[in-house]
Amino acid sequence: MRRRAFIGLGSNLGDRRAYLEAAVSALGAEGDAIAVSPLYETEPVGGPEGQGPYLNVVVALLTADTPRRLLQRCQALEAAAARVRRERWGPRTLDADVLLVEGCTVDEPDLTVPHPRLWERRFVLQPLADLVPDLVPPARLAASGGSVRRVGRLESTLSDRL
Ligand code: A4P
Ligand code: MG
Repeated sequence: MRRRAFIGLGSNLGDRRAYLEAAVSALGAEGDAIAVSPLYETEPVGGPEGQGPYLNVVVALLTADTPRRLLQRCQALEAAAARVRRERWGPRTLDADVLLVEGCTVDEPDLTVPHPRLWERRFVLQPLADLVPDLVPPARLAASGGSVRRVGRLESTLSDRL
């Protein structure tokens, strides 16, 4: 059975747009990615002072993959971006998170779905709301934190409709 699933991608080191485009294209290569949100430049949430702004997008999939398989795909994307992990919430070339898998919840030590900080973060909720407005009530979007600014779109062949 295929379900809608949403992956959040963020980058605030190096050629941020190129890291996001590579990740979207790798997701697209598996045939189950159906849409990519507009691109946002976003204020860093958490982590050390002085880190640069992020670029963030959300990718929608229609997929038969389990949440755990989606986590593995996220980890492969991060590895491909040669992510250097220094500190929690610190700067990174690519952070890839499993945000939501419709009809699924997971609560395990290394995997929580929906993502536990989803509803606090405008850098995730705004692009998610652009893709699927009915998943994000306006009051929850308004209550979320961190400034976001739409800066166009990635180069991608994915359609922007679900
Ligand atoms: N993990 C558990 N659930 C999930 C899930 N649903 N998706 C585990 C992905 N990973 C999940 O993550 C630590 C562990 O979380 C993983 O090993 C996985 O098993 P990590 O990526 O190694 O470490 P991290 O990302 O530094 O920490 P954390 O707590 O995952 O941070 P977040 O929540 O991913 O936030 N500000 C802006 N503006 N834009 C951003 O994109 N991103 C972060 C990272 C912080 N601030 C940001 C942004
Ligand atoms: Mg993460």
